[in-house]
Amino acid sequence: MTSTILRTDFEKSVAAYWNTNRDDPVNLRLGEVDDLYHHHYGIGPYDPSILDGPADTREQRIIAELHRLESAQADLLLDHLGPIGPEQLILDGGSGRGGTSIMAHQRFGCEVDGVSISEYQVGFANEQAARRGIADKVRFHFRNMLETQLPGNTRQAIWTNETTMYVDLFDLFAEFARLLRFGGRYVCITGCANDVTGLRSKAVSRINEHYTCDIHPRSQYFKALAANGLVPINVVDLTAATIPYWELRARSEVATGIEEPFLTAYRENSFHYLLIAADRI
Ligand code: GPP
Ligand code: MG
Repeated sequence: MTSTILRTDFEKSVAAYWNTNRDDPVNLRLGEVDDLYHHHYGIGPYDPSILDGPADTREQRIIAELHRLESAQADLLLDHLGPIGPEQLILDGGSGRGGTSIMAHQRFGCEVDGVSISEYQVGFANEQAARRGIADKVRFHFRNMLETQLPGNTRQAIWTNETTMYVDLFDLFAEFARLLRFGGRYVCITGCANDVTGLRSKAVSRINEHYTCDIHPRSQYFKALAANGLVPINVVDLTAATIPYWELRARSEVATGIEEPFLTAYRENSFHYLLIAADRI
């Protein structure tokens, strides 16, 4: 029988990547700082003084700083969700190890659902919620964000934090349009290719290869939003704000090798780090 969660060979290979990628110090060591485990990048300047001081604790200071910048990114995303009451429902599309969902619950006090096609990540994130005593409020499901099986017209807000490069945007936004209430907000942070510089650059192709993903051109986001009744209210180019994170990460022991392609892609202008907020009409 075909799984309704993993429907294609591509989705199976993405799930396999995240299910087997369990020994990832670049995410685990940062998460251990305060038990918020992220799968996204950071924004804002780093404090250069962390590179001074005792050499034996330097790496520890870099890890803490990278984590601070990743949490700042999640905070910025949540700032754009608009006012959320404790009685409202919100959804994290591609919830990873749960960091952004837990921060959202802490901020708004509301119930949060997260969906991921990685059973391992769903288990990890649910354990985090249980350890914090909020498992009744923050729930992670082994489900496909293209077909969440959640009731329609129920969500005040939905976000995707660097997960849209795994899916067809028209399919995704059709599902989000179904789930959002009228006036509900969708916020996306993503890396996207620059239509102005032409088709995908070598550096962007290397990022795709590294994560088994398929980075979309910027234009595709706006076409797919418009086709699904999602009207942009804010578009923020975060490219300049994310470069310091990558520069600092490149100097860390947890660097994975993908730092140079990101820095090249951003600096040559073939790739942008974008926040898009849109309202459901
Ligand atoms: C995940 O972050 C990154 C992605 C899901 C895809 C690529 C994102 C783009 C903006 C192109 P991670 O925290 O798991 O990555 P890493 O292990 O490198 O820190
Ligand atoms: Mg990471």
